[in-house]
Amino acid sequence: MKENAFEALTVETLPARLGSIPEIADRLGGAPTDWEVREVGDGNLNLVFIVEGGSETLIIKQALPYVRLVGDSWPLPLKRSFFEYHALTRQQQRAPGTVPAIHYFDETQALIAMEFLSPHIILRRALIEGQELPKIGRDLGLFMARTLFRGSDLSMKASERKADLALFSDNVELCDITENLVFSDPYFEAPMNRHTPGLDAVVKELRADRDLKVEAQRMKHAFASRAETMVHGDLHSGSVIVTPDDTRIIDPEFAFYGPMAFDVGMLIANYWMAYFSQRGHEQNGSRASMRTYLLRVIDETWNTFRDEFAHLWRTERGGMLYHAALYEDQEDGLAAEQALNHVIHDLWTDMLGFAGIEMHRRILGLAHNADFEDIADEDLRASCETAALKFGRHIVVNRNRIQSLAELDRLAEALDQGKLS
Ligand code: SR1
Ligand code: MG
Repeated sequence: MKENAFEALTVETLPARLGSIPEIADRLGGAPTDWEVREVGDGNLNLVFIVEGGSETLIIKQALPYVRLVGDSWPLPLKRSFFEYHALTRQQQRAPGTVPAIHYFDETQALIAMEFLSPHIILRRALIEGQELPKIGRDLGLFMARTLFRGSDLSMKASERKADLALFSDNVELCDITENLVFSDPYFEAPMNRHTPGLDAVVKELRADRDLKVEAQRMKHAFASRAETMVHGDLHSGSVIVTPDDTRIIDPEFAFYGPMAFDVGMLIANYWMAYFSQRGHEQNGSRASMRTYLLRVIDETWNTFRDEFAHLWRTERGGMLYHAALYEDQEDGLAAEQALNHVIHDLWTDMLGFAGIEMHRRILGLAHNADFEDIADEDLRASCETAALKFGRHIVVNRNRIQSLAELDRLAEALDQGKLS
């Protein structure tokens, strides 16, 4: 299969085509004709198959040469699979046990065979259902601190980091999606945008908001120019699979060298959107406890990220930045702590900026969230989305003045209860 030109798999062709690859066939076991194959991909870009063999079950993920959500009118290079594979291997090294095991990669076929994790479900789906998962705050806080710290000049040898920076710099088209869909399209009438009809007035207000448009472009400037570390690049609640005991991160095809707080902001934005969507999911009972839970998860995620980052700063800061020769080696540990405070402060403000923009694009742009989309009553959906849009605007524009998550909890509650216009 390796020598052949790319060909998209189907449920029908998969057994014959993958049956001759020992890394896959031996693991699955049994005769390929007996394998059970299901296509389960519901993301915006790729094919995903679950293949059940005689001894094991595997996930086969294959990129398509176009954006699945839109169709072949929007071509997208297959090389994103190469970046996904390399990002997964680095995430596994930097934060062991946080991603599925990778068993096989075929660059020409843009295909990755990986461990099938069961009974894991997509985190976004769990939050919509009202599941209060106990470990996600800590697990994802640790994942982000470890991958973001260890992929940066705080930790890596400069030559290795520069080689990685060069490798990921070719992920141009996926960065281009984020640059346009996330940072620009929500703020003008871009052709692929859509929004719930009841939002017309607030959308008009946001698109005329000079401060917001300036701050959004400042965040885009940071995204495009600050190659600080290898980021996952699309760390929303659809890129995480969970059980109550286990959390795994998937789908890092948007990986590139970008600002350290990008993943943190995107993930926390998705928790805030889950929070603002809860009013739309109360058909079978109150979601008051779920709302409290989500605010606690945000707190745990940020605090775990910050504390683990600080721990790594104190114990693994072997890269070329903030060299110990200037600080600890001269008995001036306080200087290292002072520098750390500055770095964490910048991560906090960047996190807020990226989070607010992610909230806007999921309501105003092309790619929406099931959290809101699953709310059938359009007026109720518009009301939930309005609260989220206003919250997003606040955290983007005021990010340098916001002191704590407690302050944002109060704002979120007031907006959700319609106490602020
Ligand atoms: C055209 S791709 C739209 C979105 O789907 C992906 O998951 C990313 O979030 C991207 O922005
Ligand atoms: Mg994805």
